[in-house]
Amino acid sequence: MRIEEDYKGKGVIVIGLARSGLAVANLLSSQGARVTVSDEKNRRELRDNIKRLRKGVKVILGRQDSPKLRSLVPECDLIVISPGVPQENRLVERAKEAKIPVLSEVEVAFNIAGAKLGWKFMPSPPVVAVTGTNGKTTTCELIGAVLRRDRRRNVIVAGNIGTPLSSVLGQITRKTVLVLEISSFQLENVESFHPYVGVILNITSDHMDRHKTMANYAKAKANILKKQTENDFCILNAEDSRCRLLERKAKSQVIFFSSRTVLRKGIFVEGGKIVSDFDSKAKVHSAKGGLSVRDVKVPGAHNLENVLVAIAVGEIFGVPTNVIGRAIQTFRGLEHRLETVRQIDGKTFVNDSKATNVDACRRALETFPGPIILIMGGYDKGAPYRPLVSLIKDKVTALVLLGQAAPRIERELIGLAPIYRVDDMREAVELSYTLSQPGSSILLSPACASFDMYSDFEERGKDFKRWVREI
Ligand code: UMA
Repeated sequence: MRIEEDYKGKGVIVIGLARSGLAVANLLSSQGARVTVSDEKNRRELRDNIKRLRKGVKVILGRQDSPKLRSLVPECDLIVISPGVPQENRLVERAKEAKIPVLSEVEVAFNIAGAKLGWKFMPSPPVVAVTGTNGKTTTCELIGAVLRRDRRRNVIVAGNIGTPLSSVLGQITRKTVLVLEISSFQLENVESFHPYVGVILNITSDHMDRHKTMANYAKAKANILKKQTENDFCILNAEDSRCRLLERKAKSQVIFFSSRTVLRKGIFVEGGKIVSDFDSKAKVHSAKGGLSVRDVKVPGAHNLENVLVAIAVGEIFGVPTNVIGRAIQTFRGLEHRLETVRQIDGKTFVNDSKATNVDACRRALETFPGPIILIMGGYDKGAPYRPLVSLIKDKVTALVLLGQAAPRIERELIGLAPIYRVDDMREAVELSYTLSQPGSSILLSPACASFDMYSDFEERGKDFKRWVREI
């Protein structure tokens, strides 16, 4: 556990005053720290969050490269950054020059939770942490559903899912298992973060605007395993070459999963049955033959993989197979993730607004047989669209493009299917409906972030659903 677990009297600058910054600033202030929050937005934009700060927390708004603000850095004990704050932020750079520790919100919350619940006296903290380019949220919800069914523990699902860890510490008891969705951003500045079960679902190109190289991105993801010991578990995707490479780095017991290959050890599918076969010395019971792929109600091979991970976590925690089975059978998926919105004249509208990167769009295209009208585009994150070429050739009868990324997508995918440019979601939905035929899927799977037109993917998905309902 870090020495800074005692924050009393410490001077801390928190960067960012959205969900994470607000929660961690209040948490640190409740621990007796002297907290200053800096955000580059103005008072009007942050009015609500400023009101929700504890008394005594100072707020400095505006440019973070101002000499006045930068001069405060060497005098503080710690800088805490929100996930959306890059390493190139001038305050972060100044802190590094002045050798002031820079920690992520998750790291600070983890340390405070550990101090409160005496995690250092346990072999491992009761934390399941899930990272990966795609599938994190669904997998966390699945794991939450499996562990909750058991009723012996109090399960809290938090993190990148939208609820900062710092905001749930008041609800944690000794019976709590924390299931945390953890992004690569949150893993950039961790030191003591130590999950009992660490999951890496997949590592494919995303967030290149922030991490610059795949090596940096994969390195951040691997931080989830950094503090694990032989008492812990690490669940890795056997089909993902970057995940497979991490086996050598892991000090914990590695469990591979695969929906496509029969593995020697791990959790996989054989003849339609889900088979889990882990190392017996870890006292994990085997559920050989217990569950079948027919029990999985969420569509797509990738969702089957998410289910395999949830079963593995359930087994690690000793949840009986029939209880795991009931949780899996009743899980129907989440909003904005391959969500069937409506069927009209044999045409199915699917909202996959959460597909904010190319690999998520690829998975969506793999899930439906075609013909598909694909609505793509949004804020470009710098990854190539070419990996979609063969799926688009095989299944897509029209590409409807919107947003800032549209010109680049058109350049990379030209000639594969007719391309139509539209100005907004209403036009995208109406045009797609006109272009489709009975049996078509009209799929919003943008392969891009939403920030050019919307505040987040949820707002984009809701806008899509609104215009679908208007038809
Ligand atoms: N800011 C600065 N200086 C900077 C950059 C940002 O002051 O250099 C300020 C902004 O003005 C803004 C605040 O920082 O006011 C934004 O911070 P934030 O982006 O971290 O916002 P939060 O609301 O705290 O949301 C974060 C995660 N956001 C990101 O990772 C970008 C949320 O994940 C997460 O749900 C939340 O913490 C709770 O843990 C969102 C996300 O898009 C859903 N995540 C990415 C993904 O899933 O692909 C990683």
